[in-house]
Amino acid sequence: MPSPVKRCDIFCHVIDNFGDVGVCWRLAHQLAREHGLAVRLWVDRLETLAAICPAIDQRLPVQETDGVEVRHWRADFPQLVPGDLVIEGFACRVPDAFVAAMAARDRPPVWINLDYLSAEDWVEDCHALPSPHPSLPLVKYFFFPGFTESTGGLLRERDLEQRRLAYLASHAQQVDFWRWLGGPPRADALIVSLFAYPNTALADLLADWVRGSSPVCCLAPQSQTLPSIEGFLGRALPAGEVGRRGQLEIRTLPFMAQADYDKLLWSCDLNFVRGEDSFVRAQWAAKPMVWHIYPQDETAHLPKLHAFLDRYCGGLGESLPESAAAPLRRLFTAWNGDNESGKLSAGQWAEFAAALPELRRHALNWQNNLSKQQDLCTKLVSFCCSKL
Ligand code: TRH
Repeated sequence: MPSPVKRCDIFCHVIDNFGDVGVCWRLAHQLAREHGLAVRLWVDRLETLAAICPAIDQRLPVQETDGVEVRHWRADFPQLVPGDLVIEGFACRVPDAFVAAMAARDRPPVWINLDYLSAEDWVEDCHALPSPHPSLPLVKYFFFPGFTESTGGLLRERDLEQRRLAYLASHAQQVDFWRWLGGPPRADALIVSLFAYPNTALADLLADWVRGSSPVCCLAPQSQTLPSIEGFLGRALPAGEVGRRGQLEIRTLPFMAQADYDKLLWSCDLNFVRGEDSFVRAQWAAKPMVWHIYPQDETAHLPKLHAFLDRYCGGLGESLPESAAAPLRRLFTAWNGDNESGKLSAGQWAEFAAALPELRRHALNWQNNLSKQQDLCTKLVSFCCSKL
């Protein structure tokens, strides 16, 4: 039977950084490419989308990129017929006139609020709950991404694993990418990518790497950590330059396209990631990671951090041995400032580094177990079909 879901509108209000648009863009082109939907993506800050997708021309109010119609979402919203599926990213407010047009359709669209990712237990109870509109014949559903079958799942393209394995099997692709990264690292170096928010533990970590017993090559895409890196080195480090101290070589990279960022994650032994989307990509990369969670007022983010640690160490059936789980928990906790000093304590990096072989095995098991679940887009489309 042909799917009743043909057209989709996605609304993205960029609050800060790249995660809101990163998730909405990924969702948009996956719905278009893998589910054949005609997708219109409304974004209020095109320059942020252009940073992760360089094909975007931020001057154009309407453009087609990667099979998605991208629209600049401005205050003067045009009158048009809404799609069969309307998604508001992270509770951004869909324009009133558009909501009225949704209610005016013979068969109102399925209206989804795509929420933030959390590993907390309550997500299973709230996923897919309806919220009827107070005055119009419309129902909005809360769609929660998550790590279990009873949630909305995680974004994962159908060919992602195939692309990752092809990259890892291709010497030519890797040489090309490393050329772009400024040349291959030392063969004996631990290769680390670093994407984080401003972080009081960063200087300690860099100092540990400088003094360590083996070399570290740190690749840092442009982010708010740059001032701390430059402060540590005592000099400016523009994108493309290399800083060296002791055992540490640190390279700052220009902010790269989303697809290239995946290659960076695949190329490293350890990835420091943050927020939501890079955090999920690091899990699909099947490499050890350290997560800097998006900090919220009154430390509301900390229960989310620990809920994830519990789930990750539990491993969806294949738990991480305590000898590696304990250093992982300690490093995540310190990296997120959930300790009194807000710093790394002596020996913390060394104990984490010693657990890396075990963490590597676990990252692969975790990715493998997680990929057995249906991806978010597929779940979203089935949910939508069931409501039309
Ligand atoms: O940028 P983030 O911190 O995004 C956010 C926002 O703060 C948002 O408000 C909050 O709600 C959300 O986190 C939880 O981190 P995130 O989610 O990892 O998004 C980064 C995106 O940028 C992701 O799609 C990967 C992409 N990226 C690139 O395309 N190129 C790069 O060089 C890098 C480092 C990242």
